[in-house]
Amino acid sequence: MIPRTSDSDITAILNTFQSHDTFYILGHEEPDADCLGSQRVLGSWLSRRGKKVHLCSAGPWKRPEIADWEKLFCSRIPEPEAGENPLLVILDCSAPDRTGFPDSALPKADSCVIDHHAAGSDFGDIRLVDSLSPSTTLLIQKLIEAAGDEPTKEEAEILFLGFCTDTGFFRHVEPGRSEPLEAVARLVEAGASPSETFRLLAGGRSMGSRKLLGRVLERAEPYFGGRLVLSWETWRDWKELGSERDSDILYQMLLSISGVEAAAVIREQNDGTCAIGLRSITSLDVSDIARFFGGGGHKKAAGCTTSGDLQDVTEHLLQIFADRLD
Ligand SMILES: [Mn+2]
Repeated sequence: MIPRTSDSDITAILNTFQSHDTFYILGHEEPDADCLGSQRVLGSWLSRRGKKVHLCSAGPWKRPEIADWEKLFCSRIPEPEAGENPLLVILDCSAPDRTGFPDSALPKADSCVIDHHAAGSDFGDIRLVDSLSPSTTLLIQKLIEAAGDEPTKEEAEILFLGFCTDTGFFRHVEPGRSEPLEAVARLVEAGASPSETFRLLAGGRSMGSRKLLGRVLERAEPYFGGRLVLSWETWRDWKELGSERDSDILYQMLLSISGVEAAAVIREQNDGTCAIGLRSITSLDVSDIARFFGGGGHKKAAGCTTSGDLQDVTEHLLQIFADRLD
């Protein structure tokens, strides 16, 4: 069954928020603007309602568009004080270990999960999970609006940035439902700027990151009659170019090759593991492939980490793709 939110889920969450006074708001490790933006806006709105809020992120902080936000987050979860009635809120995470914090670091408290991933485990005492929501920020906006409030200008800007991050600036918005677009129109009305948000998401890159993109594109090879394109990078590339590459533009270029249905990029790391990034532009479900390696994600964008060197992992991945594309 596809997890969808209902009005009763939203009411249940708002009631839960009302009955707590202190909020520990967590997102996923290697955070993006959807996760952090959801944390920030939920925190800001709860503070406006007189609640005490701790924003926590395990990092690492890799993306330039959110680099300025690190100072707003604790890298360790503070201990709840005596007499507090805390609620642990986990945003944009499909499984509890995605927070990047060990179980022992989490406060002993009721937990609330708000997420939009299709796959994942059924954790948390109370859940608001909608796999048809293009972003978690949209679910936060829904909560604020359902409570009869409106996002401030700053909250609207952040919510809009989160939506644009997870939709690749509207490129992944599915047909048939105008509700998400109506919701983001209200954010623009409240002061969010599409042109500034695009500049923030597309800019701020280093020369090394562009060279790394060139290197990965150069290594790309077609498989299964060109239906899959696969490339790779190593930690030595990263060391040499001193740079993070942004995934979005890389996958955009790989998937724009005529006849390509899916793209895979394997990153060999310096600890005997490889990280695999997967994207699809057809009905091929790459989250299903990521799950073979213990990962997850969305149907069209998924990832995982697995042990083995570049060659072993490539062979294993191609075998799994062969069942679907051969
Ligand atoms: Mn998200």
